[in-house]
Amino acid sequence: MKKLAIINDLSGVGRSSLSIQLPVVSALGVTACPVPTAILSSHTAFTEVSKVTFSDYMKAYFDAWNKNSFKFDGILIGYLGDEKEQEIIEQFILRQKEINPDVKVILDPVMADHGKLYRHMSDRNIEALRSLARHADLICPNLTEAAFLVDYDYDGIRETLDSCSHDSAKAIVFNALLSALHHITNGTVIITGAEDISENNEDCLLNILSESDGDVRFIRNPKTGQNRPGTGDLFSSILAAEFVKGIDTEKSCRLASDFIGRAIKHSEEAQVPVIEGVQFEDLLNQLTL
Ligand code: PXL
Repeated sequence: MKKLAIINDLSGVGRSSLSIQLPVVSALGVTACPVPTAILSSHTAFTEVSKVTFSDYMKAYFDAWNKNSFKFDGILIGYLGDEKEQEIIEQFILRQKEINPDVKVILDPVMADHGKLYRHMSDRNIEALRSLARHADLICPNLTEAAFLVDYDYDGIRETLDSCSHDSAKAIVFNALLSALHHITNGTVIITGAEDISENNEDCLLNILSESDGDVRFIRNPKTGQNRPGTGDLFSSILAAEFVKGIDTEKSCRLASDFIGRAIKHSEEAQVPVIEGVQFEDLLNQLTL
């Protein structure tokens, strides 16, 4: 069975990060090995949050893993507890590349959404994630994170996209952004969950998949409900699990976005408050159908 190290925070309430990624990766038949970056009482959209970072312990954690010669097929990186963790994670990646030159590194540069940085995030976090992107085989920022990574003006991109009614015009906007992103990573780039209106005038979520060979594809799904926290974590964990299994990235992108669409619809039907994320638990078996 393939083995995936998942470097992300443990948040007690709100269905985000490790709480959602461990069951999803297990359901996809990949062994999930967590590395907590921080422990939070809940994700940071709640009003009261208590947070402790794991950066002081992370080096010893990886040292013990390395001394045991633990070998991973993939490393999925999400929310960093603080920017000090970047260098420790980079050392771990380099060591794993010595043990297994084929190890796949997947980075979800968790820091922002809807044009704004999350609470506790600063320019130093952006720089840390930019640096980690250099080691990645695949990065999956949302549109806001993509803009922050390459220092583009999110509002400007959003406005230009909103004024484009045809895919050919949107492709020109995305190509500029993607070309900047390909300067900070050699890997595949997927810009995830961008709000979009299709040429048939339907509300959609758009993923833009850009391979390092220059091939760009638009993958659209109808919008099934309001945006919810944790959908990026769902997306990256499905992509990472399928990536280490050797599944084609476009196929896993479709699996992830279809599943998220269903989970959002299901959460609305079950009247789950938006802040509590997506009710994915009773849909997990559908991931492998
Ligand atoms: O789902 C992204 C995420 C991960 N981890 C923490 C968060 C968020 C988004 O708000 O707060 C702690």
